Amino acid sequence: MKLIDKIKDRVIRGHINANSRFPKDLTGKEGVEELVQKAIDEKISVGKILNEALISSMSVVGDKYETGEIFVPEMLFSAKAMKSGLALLKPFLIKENQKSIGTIIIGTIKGDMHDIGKNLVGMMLEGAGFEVIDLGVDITKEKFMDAAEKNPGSIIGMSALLTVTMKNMKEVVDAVKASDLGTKVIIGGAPVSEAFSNEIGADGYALNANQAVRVAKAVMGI
Ligand code: B1M
Repeated sequence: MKLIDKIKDRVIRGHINANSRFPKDLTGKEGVEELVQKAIDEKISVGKILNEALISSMSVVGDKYETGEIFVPEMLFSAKAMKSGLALLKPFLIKENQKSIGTIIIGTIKGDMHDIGKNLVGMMLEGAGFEVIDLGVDITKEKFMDAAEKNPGSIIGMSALLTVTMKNMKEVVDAVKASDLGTKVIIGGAPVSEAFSNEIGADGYALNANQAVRVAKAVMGI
C-alpha cells in the first residue's frame, strides 16, 4: 500500500501511533504519527499529506458513520488520529516571527464541538500572517462579542459542522451589526454555503482553509 493510502487507512481506522491500543489488530503497528513523519522525511509535499491523506479520510469516516458502519467512539478515534497528523504538519503551515497583517478571532459556533476544520483554518491564517485568537468550540454570541470589543479592527471567523448549529451564526452576525464595532464576519464549515452566508448577512464565506485566507484578506481590503 502506498504511504499516502496507508496514512488514510490509519486515520479512518483511528490508529494514532504504535502504542495506541485501538484498534486492537493494529497495536504495535505504525500509526498516523509515525506514517506522517515518514511522509515528511520522504519529502512528500505537505499539501499532498494534508489533502490526500488527512482531510480526505474524514469524508470516509463521515460516510461510515452515516451508514451505521461506525459510531461516535470510532469517529472520535479517527479525529484524534487526524489531529496527531495535523500537529506534525503545523510547523510547515506556519511561518514564525512574521509581522501581523491583522487579527482574526476564530471559534466554532455555540452547540458545536467540531474543531478540526476550524484549527486548520486557524493554522492557514497564521501562516498567512494573521494574528489568530482561537476561542475554541461551543462559542456563544457573548464570547465572540467580548473578544471583538477587546480587539478593535479584528475579523470574526466562525465555523459550523452541524446543520442544527449553523443557524446560531446569525445571532453573532446580528449582534455585530447592531454594535458600532464595524467588525467583519466570515463563516465556513461543511454545511455552510455562500447562499447561507448572504442570507444571514455575513461579510464573507470560504469553502476551505485556503479560501478562508483569501476571504479574510479581501474583507480587510488587502
Ligand atoms: Co461529527 N458529524 N458529530 N463528530 N463529524 C459530522 C459533521 C457529520 C456530517 C457526520 C455524518 O453524519 N456524515 C454529522 C453532521 C450532520 C449534519 O448536521 N448535517 C455529524 C454528527 C451528526 C455528529 C454528532 C451529532 C454525533 C452524535 O453525537 N450523535 C456529534 C455532535 C457533537 C457536537 O458538536 N455537539 C458529533 C461528534 C463528532 C466527534 C466529536 C466524534 C468528531 C469531532 C472531533 C473534533 O472535531 N475534535 C466528529 C467528526 C470527526 C466528524 C466528521 C467525520 C469529520 C469532521 C472533520 O473534522 N472534517 C464529520 C463528517 C464529515 O465532515 N464528512 C462529522 C475534516 C475537516 C478538515 O473538515 O471541518 O469540514 P471541515 O473543515 C473544512 C471546511 O469545512 C472549511 O475549511 C476546513 C478545511 O478545508 N471550514 C471553514 C471549516 N470551518 C471554516 C471556517 C471558515 C472558513 C472555512 O471561516 C471562518
